[in-house]
Amino acid sequence: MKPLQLFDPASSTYTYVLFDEVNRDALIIDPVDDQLERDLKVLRDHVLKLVWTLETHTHADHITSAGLLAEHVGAKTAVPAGCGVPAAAVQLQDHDELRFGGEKILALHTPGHTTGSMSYVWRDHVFTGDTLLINGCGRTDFQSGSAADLYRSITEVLFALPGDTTVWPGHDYQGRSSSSIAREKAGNTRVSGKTLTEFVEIMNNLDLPMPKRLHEAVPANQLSGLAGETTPSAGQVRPAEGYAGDVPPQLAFEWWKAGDAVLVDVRTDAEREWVGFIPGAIPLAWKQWPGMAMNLAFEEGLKAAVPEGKKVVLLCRSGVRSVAAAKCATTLGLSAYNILEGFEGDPDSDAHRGRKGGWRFNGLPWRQG
Ligand SMILES: N[C@@H](CCC(=O)N[C@@H](CS)C(=O)NCC(=O)O)C(=O)O
Ligand SMILES: [Fe+2]
Repeated sequence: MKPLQLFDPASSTYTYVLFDEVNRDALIIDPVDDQLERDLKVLRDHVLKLVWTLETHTHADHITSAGLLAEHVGAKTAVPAGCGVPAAAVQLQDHDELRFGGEKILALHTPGHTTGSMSYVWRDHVFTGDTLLINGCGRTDFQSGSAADLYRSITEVLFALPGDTTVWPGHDYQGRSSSSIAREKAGNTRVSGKTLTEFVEIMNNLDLPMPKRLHEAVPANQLSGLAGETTPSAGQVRPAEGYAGDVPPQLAFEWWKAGDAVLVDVRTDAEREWVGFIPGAIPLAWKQWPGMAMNLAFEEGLKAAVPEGKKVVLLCRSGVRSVAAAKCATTLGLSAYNILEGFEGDPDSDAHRGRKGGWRFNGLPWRQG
């Protein structure tokens, strides 16, 4: 069985989907934000439940969709411990394993392109990120890169794998898809037959232009790609495809206070308990997996909660799941709005401008206990 290999032409990035053929639990390696819709479709088409998103390193040339995939389909995010992504659910150490269904994948710390970089071994496949590319390797001139570390990672860690292991790189800039450990050992022009000193010399003289999105991508990836995904807007409802529109938190709050709208919180019980809840909001978790036709509990709850003639305003953590929920509510005939910025928005801008977690307003208790 082979992994599914997907390509992002803008950054020449390969994304991989692996899954357990029996129970359909899946894992995605290095997903790209611009390809979110494609990847969700791949999951739906193959009837997969995404349980993990996995990064090979903190990318400098594109932004991950890991955070978005966590929000859309409930995947857990895993990153190499040395990559500076503190909010990821799992910080992988060398030789850690992740399980999906009956399958497992092994993390190998392969520093050099970045200090945190890891490669992942699954069956007789290795996903090398930018540690080992086809007839090449990742550059080492930024993000605490080290040519000497990279040499050791390639020659001592990756080249120690069986020769027939298929190598799946993080990028290819010339349309090649995969290689093998034996082929790279024999013919990788940067590494094969080179001493450490020769390799360092080659790497120090590559003279490559900096990735165009370096300064934007690295900080965004350290937040799993969730920074700035929503834009606050001042008091105006934007019409939206498939639902009534996006409302800024202040307006949603006004509608709710005035009794014009029902406020539905689509976060899970665990999230509300952990982060905080809104007294009086109706809790109705939005959970939808690929392949699941609908979310019946959500639909039934919504019908019961929203009287005729009232709007419904939907809130999640950051304003992503609430869009899907608003579309679903619209199919039930409701006038449904997505609340921009979710629970992180600020419904009481005068009192709390600039404060995070704005749904702590006007002296109302907002956190349980
Ligand atoms: N031109 C590309 C950057 C390409 C690049 O620097 N890629 C990195 C991986 S993030 C690399 O290590 N490339 C190795 C090479 O091109 O030999 C961009 O602007 O995004
Ligand atoms: Fe990279």
